[in-house]
Amino acid sequence: MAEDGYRLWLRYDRVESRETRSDYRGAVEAIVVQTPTGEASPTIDALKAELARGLDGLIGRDPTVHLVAGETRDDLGADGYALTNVTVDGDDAVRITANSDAGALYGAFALLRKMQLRESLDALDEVSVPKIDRRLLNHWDNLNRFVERGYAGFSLWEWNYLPDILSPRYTDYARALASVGLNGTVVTNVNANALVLTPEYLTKVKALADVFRPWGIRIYLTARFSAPMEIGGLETADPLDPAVQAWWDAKVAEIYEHIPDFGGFLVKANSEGQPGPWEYGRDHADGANLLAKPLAAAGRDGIVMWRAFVYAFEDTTDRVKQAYNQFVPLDGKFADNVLVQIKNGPLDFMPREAFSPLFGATPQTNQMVELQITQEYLGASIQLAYLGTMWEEVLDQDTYVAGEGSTIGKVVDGSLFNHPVSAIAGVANTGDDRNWTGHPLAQANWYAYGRLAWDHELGARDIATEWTGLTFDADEEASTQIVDLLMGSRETVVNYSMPLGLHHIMERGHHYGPGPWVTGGRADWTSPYYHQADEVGLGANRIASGTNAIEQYAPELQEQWGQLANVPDELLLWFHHVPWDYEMRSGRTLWNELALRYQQGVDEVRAMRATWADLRGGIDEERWDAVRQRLALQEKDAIEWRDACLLYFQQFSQRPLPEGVEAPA
Ligand code: GCW
Repeated sequence: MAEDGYRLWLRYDRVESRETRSDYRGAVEAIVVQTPTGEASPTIDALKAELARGLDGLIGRDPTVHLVAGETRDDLGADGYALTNVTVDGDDAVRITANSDAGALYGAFALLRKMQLRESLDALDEVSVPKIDRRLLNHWDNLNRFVERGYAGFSLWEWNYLPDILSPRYTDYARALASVGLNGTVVTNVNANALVLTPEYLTKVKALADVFRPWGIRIYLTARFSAPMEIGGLETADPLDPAVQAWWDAKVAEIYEHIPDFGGFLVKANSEGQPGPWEYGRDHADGANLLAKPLAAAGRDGIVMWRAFVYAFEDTTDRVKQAYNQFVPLDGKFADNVLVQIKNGPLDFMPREAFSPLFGATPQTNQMVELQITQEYLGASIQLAYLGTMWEEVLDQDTYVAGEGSTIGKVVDGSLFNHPVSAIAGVANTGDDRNWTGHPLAQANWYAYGRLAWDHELGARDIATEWTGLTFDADEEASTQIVDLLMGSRETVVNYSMPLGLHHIMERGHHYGPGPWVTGGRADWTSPYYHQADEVGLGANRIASGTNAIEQYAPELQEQWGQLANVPDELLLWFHHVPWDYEMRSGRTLWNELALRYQQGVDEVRAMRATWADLRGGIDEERWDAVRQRLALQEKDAIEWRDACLLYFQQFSQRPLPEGVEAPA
């Protein structure tokens, strides 16, 4: 069979070393699964099926699984697991202990992962508990199967065939999610279509939910705020109108009839043309609470994820300040089962931005983070950008809102302010391409997101190493080369596209290539609005003499980022308008530094190509060649970014390119 990448990180190829194989066979003569009930269930069946598939592949063994009942363990929470060695009738066995069937399933995947990575199963003593309750993918998938910002084919959901025909791929999708501990999926786009809430579509959604459920995956939907008008025949969608509340109450009840474990709604309101409560003079809390009420009715534990990606072009305030201004005054007004879903940056998934100052700024409101797995601004599925490093940077970022150590990870996992519910979302990079993600190495981003959703303190390099071990049959040297390549790749994209804190200078529309010149239309969608190039210098002035966006951050950060002398190079032009001749830490002028960063980006892509050429034979030819071709195109793209941006900015700087920077072709 071709190595088309379909199996993702769940490959289960035979362990080649005879010794290891027999060690493994000895260690798993039997597998004991201990849960409080010890009873069978569809999830336990899924667990058994996965162990059977995995062990058959890895060691040619059909496992004997013993289900036993045991006490609830406080240290394992709802979804955690423990792996230990035990003996059963004198035989060595591995025991998976959990408080829920889903926890046991995660334990089974962890056991298989160890064997895939050839780790020893002797003296097993592992406890792993997720820090965040709801670990979700967000699909920007439309009902016509077009995926907004999707670069890996059409949507996985075959709405026209559902509910009658179920693609086997739905199960493999659910396995992939469960294998990294993800437990929910929003299957529809935030730019929502109310049709998905009609009876016809709800039977289709139910069919998907039924496939996902055994794998511990709950389904969520996007709710179009004007649905009561569009599909309900009401004349208003005013959240305070009793008829509107009654409509949503009935709709939610109908959904629960189809899907008893429905997870809840994700809503984009009053942003980029989406309808919302503002039309009726109401605020976001009124809107969110309208939906939250029926989701919290007896016997239900649904949530509302209300997006903070709200900005209005009529508002002339610096766009990066708007969400904070909107949401901070609403703190305390949201129902307990509402979470405000915040993109990591206050602008829009740039290759690098300062974090959103909204994190931690509303202590009485549940907050979750939205990360983007699909590479909208980082080269789609053509360029290589491992995002584990970016997310590590985000999740470890200190907000200082409750003193030092108030990281975004702790805001999001609910521990900083003791929130009742926690969640995390990643905008999926999946589609119906054979290999799911277009770029073979973009699978690493899906994997890394899942692992970080489970434990935001995991390291990006460890995750990359794990993923590489699971995904390729490479020896140690080749694996290290792949991991190094992944680790540097995001910074490389930053260097050749938006270095030194530049942002939003991509071409409008597709967001793929350079467009620092893009003007016209709405100010908030034009590039000069963000880079502010003029004969004096470059960069957005967000300190007191400018838009003062800096004031939305804690004093510690104002000190670090608000002062030219302190701000790290990476965020320089995000916060400051800097003269072309400003002397950088390197001793170079801003202009020379900028030009050299663009050149560095190009050079790094060339180095990646050389590394990859070297890897030939170290992994299968098919995936090797697919990556080789993409890296070649990435070099062309990087050159285009460099040349376009430098030629454009040079009109303002009026300075020559420094030595070491290639002249534009
Ligand atoms: O990044 C922008 C994208 C839109 C997207 C929007 C959002 C789903 O360009 O395609 O719409 O953000 O996050 O709502």
